[in-house]
Amino acid sequence: MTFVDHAVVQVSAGTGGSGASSFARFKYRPKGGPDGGDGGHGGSVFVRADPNLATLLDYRYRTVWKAERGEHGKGKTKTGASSDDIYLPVPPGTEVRDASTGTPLGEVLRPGDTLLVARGGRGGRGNARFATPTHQAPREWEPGEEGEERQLELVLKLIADVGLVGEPNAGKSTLLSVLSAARPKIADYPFTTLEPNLGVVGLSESRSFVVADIPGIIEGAHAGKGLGLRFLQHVERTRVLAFLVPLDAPDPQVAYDRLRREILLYSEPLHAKPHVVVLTKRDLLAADAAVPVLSAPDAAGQLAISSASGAGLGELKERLWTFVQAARAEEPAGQDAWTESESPTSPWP
Ligand SMILES: Nc1nc2c(ncn2[C@@H]2O[C@H](COP(=O)(O)OP(=O)(O)OP(=O)(O)O)[C@@H](O)[C@H]2O)c(=O)[nH]1
Ligand SMILES: [Mg+2]
Repeated sequence: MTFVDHAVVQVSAGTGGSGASSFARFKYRPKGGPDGGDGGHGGSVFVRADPNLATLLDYRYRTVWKAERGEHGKGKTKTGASSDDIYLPVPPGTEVRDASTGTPLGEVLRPGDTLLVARGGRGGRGNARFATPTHQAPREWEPGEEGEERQLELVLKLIADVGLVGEPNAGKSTLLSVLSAARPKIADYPFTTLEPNLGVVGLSESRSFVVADIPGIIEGAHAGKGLGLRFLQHVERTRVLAFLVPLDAPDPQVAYDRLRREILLYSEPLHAKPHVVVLTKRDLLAADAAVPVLSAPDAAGQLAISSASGAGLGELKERLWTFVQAARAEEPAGQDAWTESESPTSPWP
């Protein structure tokens, strides 16, 4: 499933500080040499890939980003302070374009990758710089250079690793909410989920995968019943599937078979995609009841969990991670070919 996330933000770099025009003053020499210092550089604006982010949602709330201007130069050849650069954190994989022209400015793929999007203005020179043997008392000074301003378009394309498939109320959104920071709507009525939700499941800093929760699939979905059809198209592009079957279903085996059949009727390639069976709501089984084992010959494994009690969630994460790794390894080379990470470099030497 590919999700496209867009945001448009206004960025402005800081203007450089102006150079100073000043002359040294001594007690007995009213007019010393020129000593006006240079202005400081204005702060630049960068976009930087942050592995803790999965969406561009933050940019719906904050659309204006401004770096500070540089300080003006002072007497005694004191250079004004340069302002700090600012960094816009975005999820790895974000492309950056100039929103007004559509020109691509670059992309940040790997965590830490950094792209300069608005250069801060250079500080102006103070009058001390203009002194020459024949021009010993210059009054000239330069204003700071303007900082760049631009409207940026951020575009993120994400392919989900795991698609959660299940009938309405199977507990798909609840599972996503306990595995990730995503907060999809959850309720005890069918078709609570109307649009796919995405979440990033992190096991450690370097191990994470993306899970997509889609609306529930009902019998007849392949023929357009319910909401499922539109979203089945989306799960065709996830790497692996997890079929969720609630343990409070009248017959979990029947529920699983119905789901498999529905997927097969919709698309054979989707049916053939690697999948695991996740038996949900284990807490609803009587404490002494055995967890049923479904007949699921095509599945890579099955596991019972409870999003309510947390039972089995740690193991599920580990197993999904291994499963996703195997699927990623099967993919033709190049899909994951990150470019070399660029270290943040100040635009000013
Ligand atoms: N007891 C118990 N209830 C659960 C568990 N997981 C989910 N539920 C409940 O089951 C109901 C349905 O959960 P959802 O996560 O909305 O189900 P869904 O599969 O996303 O449903 P749709 O979006 O309608 O397809 C809610 O009332 C949840 O609180 C669980 O582990 N134990
Ligand atoms: Mg849901």
